[in-house]
Amino acid sequence: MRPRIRGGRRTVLTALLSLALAAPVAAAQAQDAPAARPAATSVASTELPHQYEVTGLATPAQRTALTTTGATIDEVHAGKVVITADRAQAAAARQLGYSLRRLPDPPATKPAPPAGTAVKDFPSGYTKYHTYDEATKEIDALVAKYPALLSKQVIGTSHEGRALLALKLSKNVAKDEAEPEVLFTAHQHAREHLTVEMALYLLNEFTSKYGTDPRITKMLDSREVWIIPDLNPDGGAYDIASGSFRSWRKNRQPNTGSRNIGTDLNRNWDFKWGCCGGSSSSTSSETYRGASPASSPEVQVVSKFVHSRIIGGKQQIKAAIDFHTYSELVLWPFGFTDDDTGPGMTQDDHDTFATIGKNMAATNGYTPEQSSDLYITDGSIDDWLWGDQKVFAYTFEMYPSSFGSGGFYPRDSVIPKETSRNREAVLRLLEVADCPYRAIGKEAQYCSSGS
Ligand code: 0X9
Ligand code: CA
Ligand code: ZN
Repeated sequence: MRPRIRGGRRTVLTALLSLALAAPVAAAQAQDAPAARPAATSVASTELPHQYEVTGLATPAQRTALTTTGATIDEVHAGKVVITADRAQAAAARQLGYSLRRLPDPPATKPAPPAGTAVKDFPSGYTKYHTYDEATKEIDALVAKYPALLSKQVIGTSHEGRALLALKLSKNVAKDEAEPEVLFTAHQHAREHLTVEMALYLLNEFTSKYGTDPRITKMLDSREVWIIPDLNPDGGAYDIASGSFRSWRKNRQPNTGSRNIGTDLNRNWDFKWGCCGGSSSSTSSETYRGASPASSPEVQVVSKFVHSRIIGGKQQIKAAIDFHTYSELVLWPFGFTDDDTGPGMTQDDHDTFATIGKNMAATNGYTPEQSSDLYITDGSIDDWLWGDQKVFAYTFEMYPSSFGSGGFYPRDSVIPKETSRNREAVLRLLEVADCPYRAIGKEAQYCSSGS
């Protein structure tokens, strides 16, 4: 149980300005999206949230209680947290008896775009971040350059019709070989743009170093690596479309009977969905869990993809990392319970998670801990991957450690350092993926006749 940090936001302009912009932005979004569905007719409340420092709380239970306001907890420290909240959520937090101090909004803005258009690129200071279209182009170029090593599949589409991609990296990439598989996912949360850069870094690094770097060569010779670089392309586009970062978190799926848009994808996975106070049934919440498990097209598509990796009754994916920002953490399941062990998590399972997690954290300086040490979450991807699929699944909360270093919006100059920072951790997970229990010296017990 370590003090630490986590996800947040900010969001729309002032109420008046946002009312004026809302309709044109929605229309432009639809134009933006390939094969877009009709834009949502109802425009959600467009008040932008802000970050606040909240003092006077110290325990995971207090933090979980704070999330019932609908705010997200972005950073966790010993006696305080940083949250992202809209006006109503901030008021609810004060109602709980805490004092809130408003933090500065994200730095960068472009001038508001002319009515009827959307800003398609990141603002100055952020232009090295990849928009969805830029990322797709870069990926296509890599696939063309390394056809024997890298292949691209469209595994489905987002709510607004953007292609959801899965990239496979392996020697003899066209063949489905009997090799342990490892999955890297990014960008469930719209404002966490650095995670897309993390996925692109891995694609570039693995392709360009294959054949020269012995560890990478060995891994691609003996593993099948899957990278899903963007789970929430609609949210990502919306976050930058006004010229000011909106601190958007959820996807862009409308909710029946409500003007509030979006589901928190990392509360929508079909394991212990909505079980334990770690998500919300209210569409206005930042952690709205959706109408039913996997109700979001994005979670549905990725769940189906993961299921497709069950071959001969065996899930081929052995380990996974889901990239988020921010707080510099290595997290492992479960999130839905405070218990370290219990149904679905033996002592050996837990020890394996913790040993590998600490081992990875020792390479990047992140803080390793069970995710529920922060606060309870239910319906998260790592709980589903482990609880349902027995994949050793981690959540990385990337740079920075706090809002003072940029929060969700660090400048693009940090991209090379903060993506390569996770190279060693990723390699170590790949290297142990053939038998994760080797980390606790129990390969004979768990992996003897081929894991
Ligand atoms: O709340 C989340 O979904 C993650 N934090 S974020 O700031 N990126 O939103 C943390 C999830 C922690 N819980 C699990 N990994 N289960
Ligand atoms: Ca292969
Ligand atoms: Zn996140």
